[in-house]
This record gives sequence, structure tokens and C-alpha cells, in this order.
Amino acid sequence: MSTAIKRNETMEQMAAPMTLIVGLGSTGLSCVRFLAGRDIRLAVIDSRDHPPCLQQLRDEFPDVALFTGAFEADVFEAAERLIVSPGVSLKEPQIQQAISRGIEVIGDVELFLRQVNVPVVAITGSNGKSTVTTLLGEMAKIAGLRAGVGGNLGTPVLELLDEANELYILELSSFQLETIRSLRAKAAVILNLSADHMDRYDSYEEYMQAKAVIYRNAETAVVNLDDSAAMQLAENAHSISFCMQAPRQDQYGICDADGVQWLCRGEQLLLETSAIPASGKHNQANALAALALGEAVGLPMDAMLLAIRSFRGLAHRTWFVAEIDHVRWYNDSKGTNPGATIAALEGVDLADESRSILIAGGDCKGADFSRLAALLPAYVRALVLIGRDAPHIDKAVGGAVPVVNAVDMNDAVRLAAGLARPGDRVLLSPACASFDMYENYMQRGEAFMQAVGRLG
Ligand code: UMA
Ligand code: ADP
Repeated sequence: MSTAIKRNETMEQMAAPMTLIVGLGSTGLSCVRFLAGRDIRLAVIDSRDHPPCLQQLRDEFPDVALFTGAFEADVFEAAERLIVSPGVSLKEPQIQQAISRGIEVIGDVELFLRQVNVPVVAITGSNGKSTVTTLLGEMAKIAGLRAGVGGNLGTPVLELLDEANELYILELSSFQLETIRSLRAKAAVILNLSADHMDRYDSYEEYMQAKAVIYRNAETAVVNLDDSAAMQLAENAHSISFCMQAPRQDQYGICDADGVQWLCRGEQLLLETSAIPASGKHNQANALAALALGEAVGLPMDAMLLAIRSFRGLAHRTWFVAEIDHVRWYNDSKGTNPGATIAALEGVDLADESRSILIAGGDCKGADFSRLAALLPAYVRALVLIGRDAPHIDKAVGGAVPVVNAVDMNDAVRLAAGLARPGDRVLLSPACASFDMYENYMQRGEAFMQAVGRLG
């Protein structure tokens, strides 16, 4: 494949040992920015012909060697250290060879952790990471703490570095956790576990083990008692738990007091669940997780509750769009795996005869749809399928509910409007990534909302 490679430096010039940054997306660029000027010989490689941050690298660092179009073995062989972006699998043969050569193979979060000496909160899970990370960030802000909030959420961790920060709140994906060595979180959580990214992992067990790293050496493990698989990964001496039932002392949970549901800590009633603006039961779980994390880092309760009261949730996550002809429309475009779609379906109570029309489909990342398929008859009047893996999902559903195929989002919205009855809700929660049809889940959600807008 050497014909595909474009270089601005010859291998002879590359003879000195260097740090190779693998991947030139937002992470790769942040690593170059961080390492440049530190008397380290740097090079960047990306298997894509036109990686997203190509122009920025050329503009800001014209002297940094760049290799694009393929992962060439000789470039990797010249490296004394690899900084691997989360989008690149450690199973790439050249990376495996580097590991067997014994050179250091880490990611941007590891570089970050080596710089930081204030508390770090680390948040992972299959679903709810961005919501909990953002909510905890709001809690810290209201409490008057200066916190750097980011990671998988969007801003690469190295770009959060600021001496004024008193705390870091990081969303960490399983990919990022694979390249971390020195994490000693003040508080860490695995919010929940359900299969995702099965196109990158050989087994569910492997995916879980990647997530498990977050609890290693954590001062406090925040533990979801409703998720036995996630719970078992925490072996920490100190933990704070949450669950969706009445909790024991020192745990967070949901209590019923005279028919009214409350977030509570032990027997202490904290906030009526009806005062949580973010919709769905899963957002109650997210609030409880954030409270437990906040307690672990010493945030005052009143600040935390104020944050929950004023947090509407993040866009594209079970987000109310409109009510048209007594049908409510929700955008859950960030529901990118079956576990998220199940939560979005289960999370909202509808009247007895009412159901959801579910719009789903896209790039399914090798997901198993059997659990979702089994739940559909209880919640869904009809399934409208979009995207590349629609036939795969249709097969998994096996006629459990009526299925119609749409050619695009406009068609899906039009079909869903025809299928919905008064009192129903239409939910875009694709259970799939968006990359077969859109640049990202945001663009997909916007397309949905525009199509709904045209109906109105
Ligand atoms: N890629 C190549 N060749 C390369 C390098 C990357 O084909 O040489 C592909 C990857 O397979 C991937 C895409 O390019 O499909 C982007 O990968 P990247 O590592 O360049 O991504 P970044 O732009 O650095 O963004 C990453 C995270 N992306 C991934 O993990 C895929 C972002 O999470 C994160 O916000 C950002 O770092 C800052 O920390 C995004 C994501 O989709 C939102 N995460 C997954 C998820 O949430 O499910 C894990
Ligand atoms: P992540 O960052 O892990 O992808 P988000 O907070 O962005 O999580 O939410 C993504 C989707 O996951 C939401 O749109 C919703 O469908 C689902 N979700 C959110 N919170 C939870 C939860 N606690 N349990 C299960 N599913 C959830």
C-alpha cells in the first residue's frame, strides 16, 4: 500500500527516535499541540487520506512529519513511543508489533493524567456518560468550583489542562480506557453495561474488561446496584451506591412518600422526581449517579439539587420536539446502541392504550438486537426502519411488531405520522450509529427535527 502514502519527510530524516501520534482527529491534534515545543521528535500517522485535522496540523505545525493513507510498518518501526487515538484499535498489526517490541503505547488521557495533581472524576458506562458528566459539571459550577469538563464528551482532555482548575470531570470511553495506565480517580463510575462497539471487541467480556479499568485505584467507586455486571467490576474498599428503589442508609435511590416519588439518600427525601426537567427514568438514574459522584468529591447537597432542577438534559437525548395532533415527538438520536433505545422506550410512562412509534436503524456496529426485539411488543405500535442495517434489524425483530421501511428521514417521519394514534409518541432512537447516512448523531437529530417541523 506504499503508493497510497503521502509523506513530507523521508525515512532517512526520520532516523532519530520519535513519538508517533496515531490518528489525526481532534485527539491527535491535541497531542501534537501538547507535545510540540517539548524537545520531542514528533510524527503523525493516519490511515485516512484526508484526516479531519489535516489542515490545522499543516497550518500550526508545518514541521511535524505527517504520514497519511495507510499505517506503514516502517513508520511504526521508527517510533520509540506511540500515542494512539481512541478511534484506532490496539489490534492494528503495527500497534501489536510495537507492543511486542516493548515500547510505550498510551493515549491522550494517560498524557493528561501525568500532568494533573487535582482530583479527577472518571465516568464511563454504555449509556448516560455525557449526561452525567455534564450534570456533574453543572453541580460543580453552582458549587463555585472551577472544573475542566470533557473527554469523550467532545473536548480532548489535553485541551482542558488549566492550572486554575480545581477538579476534572472526564467522560471516558472504553477505547480511551484501553490506553490508560495511571488513573487514580477521586471518584469513578460505570453507569451501566450493555453491548456496544461489538465491531471493535471480540467479545462482550473484552468490552467489559476495558471498562473495568476505571475502578482501578479509585478512591471511591460509585456503583449502580441495578446493574449486576457493572457492580461486580468494582472491588474498591470505599463505594457509594445508587439504585432505582428505596435505598439503604448512605445509598442513593428513589422513595415513595404518600404516592409521590422522590430522589433520596437513605431515608432523607431530596427532590421530587417530577422536578427533574430531563425526561425519562434513565435521567433519574443519571441524577442519582451524579449525586453520588458529587458526594464523593465533597459538593454541597443544595448546589447539586439546584443543578438537577435546572438541567434539561442534553440535546438529542430523549429530547421533546413537538406535539402535533396529540402525538408527542422525541429526538433520541444519541441512542446509538440497543441498550440506549431500551432505556428510552422503558423510561417514559404512556397511557394504557398508547404506544411508541419507533424510528430506528443505521450502522448497527455488530449489535445484537434480540433483547430490544423481545421488548418491542410491550412498548411499540410499529417500527420504522432507516439506514444500512435495516434488513439486519428487521430479521432480528422477526415480525414481533409491524415493520415499515423508509428511504430517508423525511419518509420515516411521514410514515410514523401516519402510524401514530392520538396519545402515542414517536421516538427517534436508532439503536445504531449514524455514519451510514449522516456525519454524526447531531446531524441525524437535526434532520429528524426539521422533518417533524415540516409536518407541523
Ligand atoms: N480513524 C481512522 N484512521 C486513523 C484514525 C482514526 O480510520 O488513523 C477513524 C476511526 O476509526 C474513527 C474516526 O476515524 O471512526 C475518528 O477517530 P479519532 O480517534 O480520530 O477520533 P477523534 O476525532 O480524536 O475523537 C475522539 C473520540 N472518537 C472516537 O472514539 C471514535 C470522540 O468520541 C471524542 O469526543 C474525542 O476523541 C475527544 O476525546 C466520539 C465517539 O464517537 C464522540 N466516541 C465513541 C462513543 O461515544 O460511542 C467511543
Ligand atoms: P453516552 O455519552 O454514554 O452515549 P448520553 O448521555 O449521551 O450517553 O445518552 C445517550 C443515550 O443513552 C440517550 O439518548 C438515552 O437513549 C440513553 N441513556 C441515557 N442515560 C441512560 C441510562 N442511565 N441508562 C440507559 N440508557 C441511558
